[in-house]
Amino acid sequence: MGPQRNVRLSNRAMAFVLAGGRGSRLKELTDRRAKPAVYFGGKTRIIDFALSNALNSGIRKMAVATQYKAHSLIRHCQRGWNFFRAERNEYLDILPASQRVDESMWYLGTADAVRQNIDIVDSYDIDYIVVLAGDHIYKMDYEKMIAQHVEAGADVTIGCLTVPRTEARAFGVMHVNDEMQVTDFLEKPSDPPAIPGDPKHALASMGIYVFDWAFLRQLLLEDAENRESSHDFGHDLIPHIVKNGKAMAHRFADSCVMSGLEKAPYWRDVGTIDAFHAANIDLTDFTPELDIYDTDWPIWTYSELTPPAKFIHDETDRRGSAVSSMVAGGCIVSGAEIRNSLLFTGVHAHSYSLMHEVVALPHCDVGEKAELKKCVLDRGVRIPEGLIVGEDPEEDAKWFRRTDGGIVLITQDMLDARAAKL
Ligand code: ADQ
Ligand code: ADP
Repeated sequence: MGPQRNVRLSNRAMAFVLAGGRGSRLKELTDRRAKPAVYFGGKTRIIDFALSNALNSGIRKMAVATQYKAHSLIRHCQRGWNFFRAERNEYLDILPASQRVDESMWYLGTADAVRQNIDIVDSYDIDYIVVLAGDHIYKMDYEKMIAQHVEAGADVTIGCLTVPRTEARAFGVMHVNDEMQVTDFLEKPSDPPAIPGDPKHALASMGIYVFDWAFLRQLLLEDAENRESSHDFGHDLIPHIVKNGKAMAHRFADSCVMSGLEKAPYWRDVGTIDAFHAANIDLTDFTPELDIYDTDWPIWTYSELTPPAKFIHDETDRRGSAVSSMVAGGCIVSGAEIRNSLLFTGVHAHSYSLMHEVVALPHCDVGEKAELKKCVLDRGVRIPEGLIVGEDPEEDAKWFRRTDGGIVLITQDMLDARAAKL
């Protein structure tokens, strides 16, 4: 027998991040950027969570498949995820659709996004591929999932979590036996089956998978020939393996990373304006459900170089403060009152303005005496002086996008259209 390779499994694995989907339920927030490129948490973007998980798990080879409105995402990865060194056998490749095998061909489905890049994955010389979605917020050690996969000798290992049955229609839903082998898998069923003995919950796929690369490679080539396939993991490949091979489920709770502050495993699909607003504002809580200050599991990102946040006190009405809020670098809060809000880099709030439960993306400018409640401000919006939002639902809905949950999304296009009509 030759010498044994004695390395962590993550050293023999790559992360393939699917970042091509639009995320249409985020409405105008994804008009110009793909969902994985949407800002989250004051400094980071959604995709930073999957990439940071991979990095913190010890994975040093990554690929990001992009498709829809990829520019902002590609720029972010180039600026923030550029410390990989080929000399150390580290890689991060950005793989835009339609520039690979055939210039006219977009990725037909999630499996096709991997299939079109088989040559690149081959060149990484890895044994395992961890397929990830680039659009969820969670902290997870993939090394543990790969270890379970190898130990079980599975064809695929699927990350899973328990969700309320009423929400399970958006997921792949599975049944497992006592050994956690998946016995049934239904992609986005209209009437999701419950967990036996737990009628209120279903076992849902997180859309993340570990495969032996040799196995997946062969399966992708076969799938490409199948005219009936939509070339999608959830619709085609996973159900096929469940039926004909060995698909195992890996519980998120077994490998989620929690700090001392967190009370329960945290996983969010911030796929709607309401969910996006709630998850961001939650970070300003006394004990948030997600701890992004955990230095043991840092979320890496590209961060603009900025001066510190500045607060200017206005002697006349004692404003000029932010409480129960998070304020990123480069912000100037000048005679403004900020409560339970999250200000990203470079937001400027002027005198007598007020923000309550506002998520302001980078470089917004909030004019004098503007009063904003329960809003999401898109990057760079210029809120005119005296604008009041959050008091009169009808008026808000006339100009902006107001959700059923009462959150108002404001973009510069909406402000320009309003200014043109007034
Ligand atoms: P969805 O998230 O609905 O379900 P999908 O829309 O295919 O599945 O998106 C999965 C990931 O792939 C996303 O990150 C998306 O951005 C990306 N993506 C979509 N189309 C792509 C393409 N053509 N090229 C590149 N990337 C693309 C999946 C599973 C379910 C599971 C949920 C969990 O199919 O079984 O329950 O994820 O959220
Ligand atoms: P407002 O009139 O609404 O209070 P301004 O834009 O006039 O807002 O800025 C008020 C204060 O903010 C300035 O006096 C200054 O202290 C600070 N400030 C504004 N721009 C900068 C900057 N580029 N660098 C540092 N401080 C700044």
